[in-house]
Amino acid sequence: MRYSEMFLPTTREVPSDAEVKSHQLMIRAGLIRKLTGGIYSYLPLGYRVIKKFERIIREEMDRAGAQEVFLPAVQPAELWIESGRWSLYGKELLRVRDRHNRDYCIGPTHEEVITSIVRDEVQTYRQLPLNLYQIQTKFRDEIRPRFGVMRSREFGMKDAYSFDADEEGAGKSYQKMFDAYKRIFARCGLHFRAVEADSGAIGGSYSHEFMVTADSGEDALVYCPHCEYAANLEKAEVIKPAFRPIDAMTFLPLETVHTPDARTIEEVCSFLQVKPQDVVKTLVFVVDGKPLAVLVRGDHEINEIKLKNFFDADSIELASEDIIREVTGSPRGFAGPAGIKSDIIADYALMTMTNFVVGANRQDYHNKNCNIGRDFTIKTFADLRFITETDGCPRCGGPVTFARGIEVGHVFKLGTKYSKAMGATFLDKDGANKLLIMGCYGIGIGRTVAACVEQMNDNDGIIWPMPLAPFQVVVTPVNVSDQATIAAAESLYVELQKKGVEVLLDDRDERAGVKFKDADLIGIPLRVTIGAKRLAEGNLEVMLRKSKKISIVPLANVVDSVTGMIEAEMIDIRSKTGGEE
Ligand code: 9G3
Repeated sequence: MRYSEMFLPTTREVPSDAEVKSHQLMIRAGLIRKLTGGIYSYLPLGYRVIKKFERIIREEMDRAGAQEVFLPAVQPAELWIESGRWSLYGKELLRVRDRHNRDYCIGPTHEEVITSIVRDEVQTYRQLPLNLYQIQTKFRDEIRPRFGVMRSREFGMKDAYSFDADEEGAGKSYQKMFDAYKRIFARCGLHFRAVEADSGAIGGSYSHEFMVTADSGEDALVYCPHCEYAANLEKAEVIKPAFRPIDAMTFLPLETVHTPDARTIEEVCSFLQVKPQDVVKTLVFVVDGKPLAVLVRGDHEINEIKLKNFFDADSIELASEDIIREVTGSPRGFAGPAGIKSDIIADYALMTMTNFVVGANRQDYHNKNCNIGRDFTIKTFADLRFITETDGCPRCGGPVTFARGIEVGHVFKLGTKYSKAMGATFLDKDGANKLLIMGCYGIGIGRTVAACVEQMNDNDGIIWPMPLAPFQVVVTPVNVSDQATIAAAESLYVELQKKGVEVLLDDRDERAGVKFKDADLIGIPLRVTIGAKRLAEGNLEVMLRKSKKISIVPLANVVDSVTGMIEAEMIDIRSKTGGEE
């Protein structure tokens, strides 16, 4: 492609609402333009990246045995009424009416549509397993779309749906998609982790999120560099400490001390000159309407998702001041476990604690040398806190790493949630009518491209990994009025294309500095610079964008050198099988 003919409006201007690097760079490099809030257009350079990513997705989905379909974006309300979701979703579901005043939604996802097709067309187990996928526009009317195409209202998604006769089959389908996702993101050259996710409201007992690691990521994740363990921070397990029988002989006498106005851990620690790990916090919650005292060590944070999951509760909230008074007899900040009117549950860390500080259930008083067994009893210990840097990996015990991540994919086991609601059944081997077991699998197309920019950029612009780069090489003749330069540039342009290389020839009559800045900004992995002086010596400069390393290459070798560097990049990326760091 000739730069002078390309619709490629690079700009220095950064929109004020572009809060993250990828949003700024995708606008500045002329990849996208905003149509209105949360709705973006892909310009030619951006769409070349999208198409390359979609190609990788299709290759891996087809390899996994999935079959591509293309479903309508406009969905009749009846299907969503059947599934019970028409009334479940609020303003996020964009609803429209047609000329006959019938209700529709612009599809935010396609469980209902795909299930309605399969229930009509699949009758027996012989037609299973089945995995259908599409790459389709979705619409979710986010209240606050942000970060450009990373969180837009209209967006492209690859969504796949699997149908199986039994749990075992569903597990195989899930694993096939899980492995396909690892290959897809690895082939893009992305650093990512598959994390166990809290499958949240959509039901289904099991899910993993694929996270591209980036400091600006919205999600907090924990992973172990030594084994495959990774999880959302809310979900990351904490190792249960080895049980050490507590020797009551080590108990010191309980001591009630006056601690005026010392409510927080910091205040209590500085007043009593103790460390947070020697203090126990008594937090009163209301779990499904019942008060509950939860004990955690002073330097740990309670994880309410773990608490909620432990009780499989519908509702959980911190108790109000008056409930705290009612349960503990004292105001917030002086609550303790001894003699209170509620059940007590403690985080695992308390299993090995003795002689600790707690609230005395009396305003402005704390107790020192409190001990479990003597001063109060605990019947339940559980994993109730957030993992910390000093905790070991729950799988292999090694040190864990904290990172921020951008969710680019999500795989779910759905079970019979939709097949039951919509009567999607099949006849099994024994002729019995069974519900189909489903799974669903999504990848955000634009979001992954944005996450790639978020992960790979520097002060000069985007650094595309070779597999997603809109062009592999940009040929930059420095002085377009120098005949020898132009002749060399034109012939290199032709020669490289003959070898199947995707080349952008910057034939503009622009100063060299402008050309170099644009080449760095749009992030083409390789740049061949043709300067008159070097050319006179029979050489060209080849620069690798990601390392900025420049090599001087004789004109005669430059085609082989460039194709060799492209191949080397692709091999390097392919060598990272799991793609996980
Ligand atoms: C809605 C709206 C927003 C939604 C949903 C429905 C998220 C909804 C979850 C999923 C699950 C999987 C198939 C591909 C992978 C993800 N936001 N989800 O169901 F009506 Cl407005 O979409 N679907």
